[in-house]
Amino acid sequence: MLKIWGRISSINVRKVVWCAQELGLSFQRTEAGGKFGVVQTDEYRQINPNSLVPAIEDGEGAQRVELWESNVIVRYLSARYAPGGLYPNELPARFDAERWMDWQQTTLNRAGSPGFIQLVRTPADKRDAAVLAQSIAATEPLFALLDRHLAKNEYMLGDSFTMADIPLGCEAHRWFGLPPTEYTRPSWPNVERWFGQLRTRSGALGVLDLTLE
Ligand SMILES: N[C@@H](CCC(=O)N[C@@H](CS)C(=O)NCC(=O)O)C(=O)O
Repeated sequence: MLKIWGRISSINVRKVVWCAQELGLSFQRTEAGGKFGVVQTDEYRQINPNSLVPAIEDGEGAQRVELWESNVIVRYLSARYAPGGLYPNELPARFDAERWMDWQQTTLNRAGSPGFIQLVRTPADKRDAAVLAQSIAATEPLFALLDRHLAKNEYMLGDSFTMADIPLGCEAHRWFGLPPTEYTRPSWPNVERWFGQLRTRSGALGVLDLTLE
């Protein structure tokens, strides 16, 4: 059975859990990271030498994998369990998905993480207003870009839900979950429509409905 390591309060773990649920896989999730520790143990470092979550163990014998890096895990699960579905078979579609996934990891996440940490994980009296302002200034144009893309596409790749929607949906969940008393989000109607659709998927239950912590 698929084994997922990581606390659900991590955006990167949420991607993997959502993907596994989307694929209808049975899995066992073990709490690790943050207050749960575990990641510094020798056993865990054998699986992920970075001492970060998520990580997975899957398959048997020659097909067994131990993987880390959330987007790689989403790609792997999609390729293994839904080729031609979540994982597009045709190269143009596949690499369209790949580039949006890389954009999430290298651009959108990098821009938004400091703002999330300030508003959700930092007590009000310890916040750095400049860090927050910089994160908001970097993130809002990226969501505006996403909004223009989703004006022409129902999902990230057009008509159908694919692996690319998972990391980006998790990123939208995190930004949309910022406390409205602290941050007024601009209106991005196409992102909101897409995110609303993602939230109705049974695979996203327990992921896109979570309160941030
Ligand atoms: N690029 C990695 C980043 C992994 C990462 O930074 N994970 C964070 C949680 S989101 C972590 O493990 N933090 C330490 C901890 O939870 O103990 C991925 O996408 O999997």
